[in-house]
Parts: sequence; C-alpha cells; structure tokens
Amino acid sequence: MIKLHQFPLVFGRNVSPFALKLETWLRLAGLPYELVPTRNPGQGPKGKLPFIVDDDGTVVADSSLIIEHLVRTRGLMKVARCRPSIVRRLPRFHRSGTCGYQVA
Ligand SMILES: N[C@@H](CCC(=O)N[C@@H](CS)C(=O)NCC(=O)O)C(=O)O
Repeated sequence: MIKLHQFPLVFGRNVSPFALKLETWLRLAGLPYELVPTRNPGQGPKGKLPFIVDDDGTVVADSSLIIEHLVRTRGLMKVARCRPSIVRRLPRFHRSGTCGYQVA
C-alpha cells in the first residue's frame, strides 16, 4: 500500500495544503494509502513533506509529481467532467485539478 509521509494531523486536521491536496486526490482516485506521520521533512528526498513510498519502494516527493507518478503507474486517465457534488464539497483552493480520474 502507498505510504504517505506527512505532518501529523492537528485536532484531526491536515495542516499542510500540499498534503491535503494529495490526500484529497488519493481519496477521489480511490487509491488506498497509509498515513505515516512525521515531524521531520528531512526524511524525504526533497527535504519537504509530503512524500510517498510506493509499493515497490519507489520514493516520490512533491505533491504534483506524486500525482503524476500515480496517474502513470496506476493507468489512470483524466476524465472530462467532475461530479459537481464532489467539487462543491472541496475547499476553493482544491477545486482545480484534484478530481476526475478513472482507470483507463
Ligand atoms: N512543492 C511541494 C511543497 C511541499 C512543501 O512546501 N511542504 C512544506 C510543508 S506545507 C514543508 O515540508 N516544509 C518544511 C520545510 O521547508 O522545512 C509539494 O507540492 O509537495
């Protein structure tokens, strides 16, 4: 399973916009993942969080590059339309580019 390294939740909330974007995308894409809370961004290859350790041990940092990696390796393709009910529930910051993926 994908291991998602990110800062610990604060009062149950994800405080990193990049990690929140990635987690939201993972959920919408339906990809199972396991949270690995850490306070040490230095553990990642770019010295920042989030990063993932994929099933085969590949480590990928940067939320956008992680999404590109997962789209490529999981055979996902972007679909033209998003379900409006899902988009409305997303915070304004996360409305673009976070939804509309399906297995190709
Ligand atoms: N471009 C990166 C940015 C990641 C980023 O800036 N993460 C911040 C937390 S929101 C971080 O790890 N900061 C720690 C540091 O700079 O030492 C992404 O999209 O993942």
